[in-house]
Amino acid sequence: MSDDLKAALKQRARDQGFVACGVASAGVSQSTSRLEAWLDNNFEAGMAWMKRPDAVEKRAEIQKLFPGARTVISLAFPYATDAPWDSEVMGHIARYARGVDYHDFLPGRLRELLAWLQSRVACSGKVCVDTAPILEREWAVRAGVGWIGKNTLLMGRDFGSYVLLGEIILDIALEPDEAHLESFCGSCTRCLDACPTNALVEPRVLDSNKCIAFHTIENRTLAPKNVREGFQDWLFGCDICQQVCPWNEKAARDGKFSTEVELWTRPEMPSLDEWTSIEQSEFSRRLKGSPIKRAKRRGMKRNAARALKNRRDKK
Ligand code: B12
Ligand code: SF4
Ligand code: SF4
Repeated sequence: MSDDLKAALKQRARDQGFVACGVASAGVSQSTSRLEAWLDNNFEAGMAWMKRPDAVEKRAEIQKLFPGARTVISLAFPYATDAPWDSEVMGHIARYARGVDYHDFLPGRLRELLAWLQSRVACSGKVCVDTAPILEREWAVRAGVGWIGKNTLLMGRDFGSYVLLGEIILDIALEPDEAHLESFCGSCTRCLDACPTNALVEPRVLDSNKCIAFHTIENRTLAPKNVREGFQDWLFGCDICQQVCPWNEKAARDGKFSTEVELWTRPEMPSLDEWTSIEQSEFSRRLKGSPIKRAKRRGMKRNAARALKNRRDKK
């Protein structure tokens, strides 16, 4: 691919709302030992799909996911907006989950980009967003999109960490960008200090057993008592280790948040009190197309009861 076409691809990605786009050569994972150690420690907290041997193999070797893979294009899509959020009334809901489910629209944007590329150069490709067995953050680092912060999130100096990642895997070789091996966390430890459940057991290592995001989204059972007492009033997901990050403060100051407010807000979002008694039909109607449906009505009622209890205990 010529430099001109690569520049045009990056411009096209920007036009589609992506804040970063980088290219890496496909190859074996450079952090398999980190992944293995993480799984050996059971930091996946019983998310069985993370431990499936075929999925581990595919994470370690991208050619097992997409035979013939030669290039990985990594893209970052912003989701934080300036839209007001009254946490007193609403409780806390992770910013990515306040509007539509990104799994429903982001793959489409990547497919458009792939089709655009295929109209210029003969190639086959595969689009991934979140659910494929691929180490999205490693690929983002290797493609020069950003670095992995101490909160484990991929971030950039221009856009912070409130971005979602997606990849286009190609069977043709493109000139790779330089990997982003430098970290700009410096001596900062704000995220480690702020995590109320000490889920960040060391810089860049998260124990899902202690993470509010895991328990309020994925866990169908009850979190251990000492962990759930730290949930504050988080109803779905958790952004604390991002809220405190100076790079997100900078991105907000510089006006780098998403302007697609309609994607990331939902006028009919129930309030904290409403969650406790919401009927199934109303849940389905008001949460249509929302990632919150993953927790199901039962999970959200449980989360709301816990959030209200934590509020009462704090008084
Ligand atoms: C499982 C999962 C979770 C789990 C575990 C999180 C975790 N930290 O692993 C839980 C349910 C807790 C979770 C929570 C959230 N998640 Co999540 N999650 C995933 C998922 C599906 C897999 C992550 C994974 O493989 N974890 C295993 C660990 C070991 O892998 P890892 O953290 O990526 O680390 C590897 C590399 O980073 C590498 N590495 C570390 N340092 C370095 C340095 C260099 C130089 C290199 C090359 C590599 C390297 O080593 C590790 C092992 O290989 C990814 C999507 C995907 N397919 O990647 C989304 C993903 C990570 N989640 C995402 C989001 C948005 C969230 C939440 C913010 C949602 C919320 N607000 O509640 C929280 C954030 C919590 C946090 N601080 O991480 C985004 C993150 C975007 C970003 N900017 O980083 C992703 C990428 C989904 C997406 N497509 O956008 N998530
Ligand atoms: S998402 Fe919340 S609970 Fe999980 S590591 Fe970050 S601050 Fe801690
Ligand atoms: S809060 Fe500080 S240490 Fe944590 S990710 Fe942001 S810059 Fe890095």
